[in-house]
Amino acid sequence: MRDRVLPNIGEWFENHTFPREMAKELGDLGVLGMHLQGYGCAGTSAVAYGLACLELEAGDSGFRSFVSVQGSLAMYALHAFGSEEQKQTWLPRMAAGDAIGCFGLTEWDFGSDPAGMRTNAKRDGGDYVLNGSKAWITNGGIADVAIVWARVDAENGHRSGTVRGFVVPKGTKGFSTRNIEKKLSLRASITSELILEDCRLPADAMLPHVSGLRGPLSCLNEARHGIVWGALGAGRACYESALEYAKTRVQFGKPLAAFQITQEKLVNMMLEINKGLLTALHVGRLKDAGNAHSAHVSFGKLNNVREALAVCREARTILGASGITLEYPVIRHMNNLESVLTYEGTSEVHTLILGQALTGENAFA
Ligand code: TGC
Ligand code: FAD
Repeated sequence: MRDRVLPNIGEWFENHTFPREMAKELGDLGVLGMHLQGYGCAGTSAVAYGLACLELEAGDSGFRSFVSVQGSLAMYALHAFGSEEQKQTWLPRMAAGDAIGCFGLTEWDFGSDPAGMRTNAKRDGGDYVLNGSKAWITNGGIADVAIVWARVDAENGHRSGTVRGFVVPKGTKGFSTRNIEKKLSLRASITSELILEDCRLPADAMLPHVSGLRGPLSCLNEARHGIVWGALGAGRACYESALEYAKTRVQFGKPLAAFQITQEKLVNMMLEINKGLLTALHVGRLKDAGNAHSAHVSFGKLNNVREALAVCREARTILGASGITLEYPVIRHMNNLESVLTYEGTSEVHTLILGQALTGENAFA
């Protein structure tokens, strides 16, 4: 990240672009599908994967996002629920960074409540015909393959039909994408709409080994775990930038670092980053031991993203006016974390997941 990303990230962010050629470099590093076994994947522990997410996001959330979506969403879905043929076709190329994946769950009208999705797949002889659209899809416009979640056998009624996953290769007739422009957050990441118009797929394009919302939600557990670590990378980068700035910027005849209020800000930032790291390490170890419940992951996602964002905002104040430019990493990370707070379950959704775990009461609907 230090050698290949930090020198260019300001420009990529400003130009609203993700450098596609970096996919291959990330593949060579071994971070794509890093915690998966076989099929060219590195097969590391969850903790090692988390540490990689931390360093990726210390560069930019766009890079951690790319790796999350590739490895924890698209590749994980294929790995956990795909046929042997689907795995052989896609996983080695995706691990190498030769093929890019995306994961389409959210729709314009169904974000926090994916169970309402309207995208549907109708059986027609030996095929399925997909209609609908997916919104806010990371990597959508640059993906070689999309994992699309759709309702099968849907009657006319709202929320009828079982949710199934489909493997949709780029170039399939009836499948197109449209990038979402003018984002002020995660600008070094492609976010797109996926459009399915009478998109005909052979029956073996369906992921055979899962049905129901449990499929996509299991993938989210993996990606959310990466975010538990990753967000702290963004926070750490802002803390380091603020510490360095405070030591050199002089006002009233002494460095900002010599004022008690600045020291309190820096100490509180350091405390939250380290408390968050201990949480991440604990959740990662639970995962490696096979004992992580999805509520543990929600605990980490809610706390660590919220606190990392607070650290970035505090760092921004220490940099004064300099804090609002791309000359320093702070406002870029701060703006990125606004997306991270929302995607993979908003802070409100994770609050309600934990509220339900504590009280036994479902307060979603
Ligand atoms: P509910 O009735 O509770 O459950 C339906 C079925 O799913 C199972 N389940 C889970 N399985 C695995 N992991 C989890 N975390 C699970 N949560 C629930 C559940 O057991 C049940 O299974 P079954 O077999 O009994 O049917 O579902 P609900 O409709 O009430 O929804 C629950 C809720 C609100 C928590 C869920 O919908 C949710 O998490 N909503 C947030 C949506 C979200 O996070 N979307 C993210 C989209 S992907 C993305 O943002 C990528 S950004 C990536 C990047 O760029 O880094
Ligand atoms: P809504 O669900 O409309 O929520 C709006 C507000 O209402 C939020 O504050 C929410 O917490 C609150 N709210 C909703 N329901 C309740 C409730 N019951 N109680 C209290 N408050 C509630 N999705 C994918 O499928 N794949 C991707 O790759 C992907 N990448 C993304 C990349 C970016 C940059 C962004 C911004 C989003 C991405 N998403 C992706 C979509 C993301 O998962 C959704 O934005 C997220 O799930 C929230 O949905 P929404 O934006 O529709 O907000």
